[in-house]
Formats: sequence, C-alpha cells, structure tokens
Amino acid sequence: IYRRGRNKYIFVAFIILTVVYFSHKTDNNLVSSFGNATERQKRDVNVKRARINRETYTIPEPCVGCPGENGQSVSLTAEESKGLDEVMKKEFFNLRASDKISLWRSIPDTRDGLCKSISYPLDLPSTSVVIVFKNERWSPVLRTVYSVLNRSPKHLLKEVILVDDQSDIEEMGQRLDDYCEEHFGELVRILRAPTRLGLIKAKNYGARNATGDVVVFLDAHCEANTGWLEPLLYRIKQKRSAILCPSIDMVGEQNMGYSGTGFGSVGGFWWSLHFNWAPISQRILSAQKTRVDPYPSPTMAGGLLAADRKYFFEIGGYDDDMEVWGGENLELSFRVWMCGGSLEFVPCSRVGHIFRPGHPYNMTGEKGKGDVHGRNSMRLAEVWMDDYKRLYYLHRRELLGKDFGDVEDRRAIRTRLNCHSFKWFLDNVFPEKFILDENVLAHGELRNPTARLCLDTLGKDEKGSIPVSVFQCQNGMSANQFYSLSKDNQLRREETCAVSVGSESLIMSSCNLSNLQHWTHEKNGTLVHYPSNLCLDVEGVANTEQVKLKPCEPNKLSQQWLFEHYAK
Ligand code: UD2
Ligand code: MN
Repeated sequence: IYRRGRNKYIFVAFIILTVVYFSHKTDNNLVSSFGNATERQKRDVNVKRARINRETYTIPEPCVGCPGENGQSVSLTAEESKGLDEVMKKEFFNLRASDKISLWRSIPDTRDGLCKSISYPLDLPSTSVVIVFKNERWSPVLRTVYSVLNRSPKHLLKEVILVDDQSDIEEMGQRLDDYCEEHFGELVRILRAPTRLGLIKAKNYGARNATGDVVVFLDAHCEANTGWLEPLLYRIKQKRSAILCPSIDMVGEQNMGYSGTGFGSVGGFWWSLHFNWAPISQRILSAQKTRVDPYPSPTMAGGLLAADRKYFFEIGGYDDDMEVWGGENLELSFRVWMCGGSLEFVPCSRVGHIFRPGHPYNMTGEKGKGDVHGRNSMRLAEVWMDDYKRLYYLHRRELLGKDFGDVEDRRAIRTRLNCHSFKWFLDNVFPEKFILDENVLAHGELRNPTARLCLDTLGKDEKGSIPVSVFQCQNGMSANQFYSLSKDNQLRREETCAVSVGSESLIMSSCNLSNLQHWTHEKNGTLVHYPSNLCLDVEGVANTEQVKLKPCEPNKLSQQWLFEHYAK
C-alpha cells in the first residue's frame, strides 16, 4: 500500500511537471512561430505583466519604464523609421510606434477632478463590450482589450466580443484566437463574420450575440481610461432610454501619445450628412447641475457608445441595409431623439481613440459601390428627415432618383414607436442648427446679373475661414453657390458668415452675432456691409476671384445683387 501510494505521488508530480514544461514550451513556440522571433519577443515583452489572474482578477501594474508609459508619445530610432512612410500609407497610423508600446500601458487620468470624487453604486447593469474590426493590427486591438479588461470593474464586465469582419491580416486569425483563449478565456469571445459585413452590420451582429444588460461599442484602436465604465452604466440605470457617449480623448496617429480633450462640444452635422463638432450652447450648460453631469447632444461621432441592449434593439438597432461605413451614427442619433430617448455625452467617462486620416480597408459596398456614405445617408434622410431631406439632396444632387434600397422596415419603426418629426428634433434638440432656407430673408444663389457671377465657395473646406469668391452661376445646381440672408442679417452659409477683414477684403468665417457680420440688402439691389457702410462689388473681378467692399453707388451694375429666392 505504501509503495503504491508513493508511486501515485511520483506520477502526479510527473504530470504537473509535464504540464508546466509544455505550457512554457507553448509560450516559446508562440514567440517563434510568428515571423521574426526577436521582433515578436520585443513586441510582446510586456504582455506577461499585462496578464490578468482570472481567478482572483488581480489587475496587474501597467508596464513601468516602458515606451509610451503614462500615455507619452513614442519616438522611433532611425532604423525603426525605415519604410515608415509605407506603413503610414497603409495603416494611417504609426504601427511601428504602437508595436513598441506595452499592450497594457498607463495613461494620464484625464477626467475633471470632480469626477474622481463621485462614488457610483455597486449595483449597476452588466456589460458586453463589442469591438468590430477589419484589417486592424495586433497591438492596437489588444491594447483596446487590455484597457477594457483592466479598467472595468470585474463584476460589471460580462464579456468582450471581438467581431472580425473578414480581416486580411494573418495574425488576426488563429493566432488571435489562441492568444485570447490562453490569456482571457471565456471573457473574450471572437466572432468571425460569415461575409464582409461592414462596420454597421458587424456592430449589429456583435450586439445580437451579446448577453450583458448593456452593450458598449468601441472601435478597435481605443484605450479606455480610469473609471470609464461606471458613469455610463449609472446613467443607463437611471434612464434606460439614454444612449451615452464617453468623451473621446486623442491617441495621436503619428506617435501614439495620449492626450485629453477638453469638453465643451456636442455633436452636430452638416446638411451633407457628415458629422461635426459644435460648441456646447449656453442652453445646455445652464441645465447642468455640475459641469461633469451628462449633457444632451444632438448627434454623436458614432464609434463609442453605451446603450441598454434590449432598448437598442427595441428602437431598431442599426440599419442592416447600410454598407461598410458612414451614416449610421446620425441615423441612430436622430432616431433615439425622435423616438423618445436621448443621446448624452458623459464628461466623466473617457476613452482614447486613434483618429486616422484614412481607412485600412476598402470602402466599396455591393450596393453603394464607391459611395457607401452617400447611399447610407440617403436611407437615413428618406426615413428620418421628412422634407428636410431636400437639404441633403441640395448637396448631393446627383443622388436624386438613385436607388437606396427598401426602407419600409425602417419607416415601420417610426410608426411603431410613434416618433416625432424631424422638425420636432430641430426645434427641440438642436435649435442652434441653421436651416439654410427657413426663417431667412433670402436664400439660394446670390447673383450679379450683369457679370453673371455668383458667390461661390469654390469647393473650399468650410471648417476654417475661406475667401468670399465668385464663379459663373450654375442655375441653382451647385451647393457651393447656396447662400442665405438670415433674419439676423448675416450673409451666410451653414456654419460661416461673411465678415470684413481690413478695408475691402471679405472672408467667410464662423458665425457670431458681432455687428462686423451685419449686412443689409437694400431695395435698390445693393448689399451693404452695415458696420463699414461699404457695398459688395464685383468690379474687375473674374471667375474664382474674391469680391471686394467698395463705396456704395446705387446705380453701379457691379453692385447689383439678386438672391434666387426671397421670403414673401
Ligand atoms: C467613425 C466612428 C466609427 C463609425 C464611423 C461611421 C468614432 C471614433 N468612430 O469612424 O465607429 O461610426 O465613424 O460609420 O466615432 N470596421 C469593420 N468593417 C468595415 C469597416 C470598419 O469592422 O468594413 C471596423 C474598424 O476596424 C473599426 C470600426 O469598424 O474598428 C470603425 O471604423 P474606423 O475606425 O475606420 O472608423 P472612424 O473612426 O473613421
Ligand atoms: Mn476609428
């Protein structure tokens, strides 16, 4: 009996040693089975330190003394910079710098001091984090995952779901499966899309497979910051129909430096249905009890949001007929507001994101071909914008009459939920939004009939200031020639107003109610810049040149202006 017992112990010890031996061996194999072993080792050098103990869920210390520590930017040696241009052209961010940084790094806590003193109840909804990816790279994806795992309270994070939208990157296949299995077990699930879904359908797919009370979407190149999750969940617990967005911090695409963005913005939109940031209005600020309260925003950028999972689908999830990229963010924004919910920004929740100037994947959809954003936006305009869709088509005239697929199911959501009109949205949620042709004194082309020239942006980017120029009139066919005379007497476009600089020059610059932007359109046809008492004049001005301010002469033909439409 004694001998048999001893044999048993020897046997057990042998098994243990074998297991230990093989698990180490697997580790080494992993290192050498992928590309250049030293590269791989260098890359994963800090992974061990990032590993979570799954039984006790002990959060490891982020790497100390490592590149990129505390969110610092990373510089490359001359050697490492070789061929960087090619990398940037393909990835649109500095993958080399990212690969030098630990998968689990410290970043500055960018929250307002007030946030740190808020204590949230322990009893908050459980969460599934859904991250969709197409051709994203190893280090940013895993850094996203680690930041979520390590900075979310254990009892609130049910799972992280990675949806691979048919990536072409070898290491994001089996190797990622193995890695996640080994390091995270059941906490991280990987779903492989059966066909290329595009990010919109991929998000739906991930969320349909989620089991948490709340679904959080993140892009695959994010870093969740300290305390990011609790304020989102707390607000959803208070208000189930609120969709929440964290404040988006910046991770520099050139050097991976993490920096906080101040708050003071809401989401807006261009009538061309692109997203933009707009200043937070006094109306909203004064409704806040403290400066870190969640506050309403008309729209969102799209990538990062939290919603009650069941509520998200009750109001229609995402439009499964939208392709690849674009439009779904405005569609969900309009919809949640119009159908009785709200969209809110949460200053105390902060998540970094790498904004890339391009996409590492093709933007061609089956139906939208090269213009997926255009077709997706048609669908949203046709379903949600009522007559205001005219302002979208004003910018996208070539889309009029084009096929945008079947939207009956989407329109049925409006009926089923008895949603408000788009006018209600504009009046109640975004009263600051300038409507080009409503409540204005005049709008459309602004012509000088004799010269047959019209005011024209010349297609310049209107995010900054641009000159006030002219071009041959296009008979109302070009959005570049659409100007309005507002009831506040501004000569303006969607976001910019004509203002004088120096004695006779004019630029289009962001609108404010300063009297430098004040114009009067006289009965005699002149446009008088009120503060200088000078007139808009095309004398000696040719196509694509700037118009000037000149002393007013009521009968001078170069000072005669006619809008396409006048209010009755
Ligand atoms: C912004 C949003 C993004 C989405 C998009 C409009 C932020 C920070 N990001 O674009 O989430 O709302 O506007 O549609 O607000 N992907 C796929 N399949 C594809 C294409 C992309 O899975 O066919 C993934 C991609 O790998 C990434 C995510 O979708 O993880 C978002 O794509 P992006 O980062 O290229 O979009 P971004 O940040 O320019
Ligand atoms: Mn992104």
